[in-house]
Amino acid sequence: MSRLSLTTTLAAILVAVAWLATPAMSQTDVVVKPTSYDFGGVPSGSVTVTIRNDGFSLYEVKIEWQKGSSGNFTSAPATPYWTVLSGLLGNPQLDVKITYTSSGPGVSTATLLVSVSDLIGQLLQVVKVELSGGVEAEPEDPKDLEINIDIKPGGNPNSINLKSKGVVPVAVLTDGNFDASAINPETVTFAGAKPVRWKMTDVDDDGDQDMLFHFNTQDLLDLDENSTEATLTGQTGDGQPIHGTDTVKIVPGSSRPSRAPGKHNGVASTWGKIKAK
Ligand SMILES: [Ca+2]
Ligand SMILES: [Ca+2]
Ligand SMILES: [Ca+2]
Repeated sequence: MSRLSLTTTLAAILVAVAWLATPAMSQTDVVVKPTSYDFGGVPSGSVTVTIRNDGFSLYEVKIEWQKGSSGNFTSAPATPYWTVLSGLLGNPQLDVKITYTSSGPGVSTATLLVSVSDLIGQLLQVVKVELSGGVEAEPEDPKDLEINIDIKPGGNPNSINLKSKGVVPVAVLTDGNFDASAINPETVTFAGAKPVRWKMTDVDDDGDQDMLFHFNTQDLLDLDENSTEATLTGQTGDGQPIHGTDTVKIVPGSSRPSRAPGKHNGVASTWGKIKAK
């Protein structure tokens, strides 16, 4: 036996083995449409899957949900369901109405199996109808974290004279729930004002580092003579929103004078500072 004919013989044997190992699954005249459908981001909807015998043979068709679980999908007729399709006998087609109902945020999927057999029960063909519906759940907004602030640390009441050309110190205090060093100072706003400077320091002398901000009194545009409290808002370095509120006592009669914005006085080098715009 020549090398060529040996190779050819081995190849023929391999093909024969492969053929024997494959389940006998021949094509039929049965056509399934559509074989996939996405209901998209709607609360409910329906689609008709048509199973049609385009030939003259008799086929038994069975529909069922894969692994028995349809989730948000139902069918009419209900599964499992068998019928015989025959062009000659006048019933070539089965229409299956699939209804999708959302159960909330998130994507649902299901697979309807369409099995086609001959009349002695030999399975000829399996078609999968892949169904999906729903929208991806929106990531929840990070919860706004309440933090502890102290306006005019060490002083009480927190008197503010809106006529003052000076600054108001506001401390964000570190405690068991919050580490003040996590704040991104550039995101901080207090009563409508951006800080003119800040630094880490142990404001309340309890051994941990707090963040001390200074705001120009003239920038506190959210305050007026009737204000009784003021709020600091901002974010941590990784985007967690924060807010803290403390009381204020506005000096009576201290209505706001007009001003030229943007001028700040001498700043120590240890202070952080918003960059000049
Ligand atoms: Ca205070
Ligand atoms: Ca502390
Ligand atoms: Ca402290």
